[in-house]
Amino acid sequence: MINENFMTRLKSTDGTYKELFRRQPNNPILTAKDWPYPAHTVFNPAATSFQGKFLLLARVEDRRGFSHLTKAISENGITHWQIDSTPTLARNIADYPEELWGVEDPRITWIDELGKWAVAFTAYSRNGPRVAIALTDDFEKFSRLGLATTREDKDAALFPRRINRKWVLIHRPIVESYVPGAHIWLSYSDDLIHWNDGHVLMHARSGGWWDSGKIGLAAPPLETSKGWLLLYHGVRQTCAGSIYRLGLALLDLENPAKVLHRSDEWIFGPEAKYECAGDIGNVVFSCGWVMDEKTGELKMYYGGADTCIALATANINELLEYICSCPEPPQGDVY
Ligand code: BMA
Repeated sequence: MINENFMTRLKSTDGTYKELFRRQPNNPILTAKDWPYPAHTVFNPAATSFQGKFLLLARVEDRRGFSHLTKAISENGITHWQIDSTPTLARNIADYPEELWGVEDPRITWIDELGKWAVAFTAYSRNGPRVAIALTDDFEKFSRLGLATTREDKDAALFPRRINRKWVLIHRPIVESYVPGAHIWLSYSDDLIHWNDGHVLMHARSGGWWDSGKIGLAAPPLETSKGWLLLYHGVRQTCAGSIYRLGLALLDLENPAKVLHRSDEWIFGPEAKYECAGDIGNVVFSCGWVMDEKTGELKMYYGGADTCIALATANINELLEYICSCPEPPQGDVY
């Protein structure tokens, strides 16, 4: 339904847009220059807390154009990163030929039931991107579970617990559908290996919308008292190229297939120099956030212009207040 009085839900007292996520003043917090070995770009890191510290699993691109993943650990999540001196998770084409052109864009989920982290990442195969999952309990050794789906697919993460006895995967397959575009899907599994076909969770919007044509998960779903908080990216094609921005949604806790609210505005977009210029300008692309349970501060890590790693922080209560004020998506979520 169109609300003709719509102005914005993000109005601050001085009449400008209220920023829910505030950029870290010393952004970008990590660049290829910080890397202990030659790297072309470092971006799109997964994030989690690990042994009381902040752990990032960064995508590192070399000068062939192939990516691998390398971890960086810091006490405060901002500075003094200890970066592995060699790739932490590199392609293994002997055993996993689908990793031919590298591994990209990881998302990390702590799975209490397994006592392990699940890393969902993009395996860049000859047939395009595929979703692969690996488990680890130390970020040194990874046991790959193989491909989760067989079609072109990316932007995946596991929910941290079974819901209604099933594991749930959120992902973005490219499927011929009655609604053109690339949409966010859910699939279900009993064993983390065999996933069903699943169904669309949220459609990309169309026309002039900021998230028209293509959407995908950003950071993994965050369990809150109000529901699963979802950060997702939306892409708008313009005559000057694509713009990657971030929005929010809220899913029902016990039935994540139900979208309770979806932001009609983007809440974070490329503005700073390191987001607007780089290998691919006008891109903010997040694969992870870490919540401080005591303060409610959420650290959102993201890639700037496919070139560097940056940080922005938000307060969880402000995010929830905002998303709960957003409309419930229309029936069928088709725009
Ligand atoms: C997406 C992914 C991301 C990248 C983004 C912008 O399709 O490949 O890794 O950050 O495009 O280039």
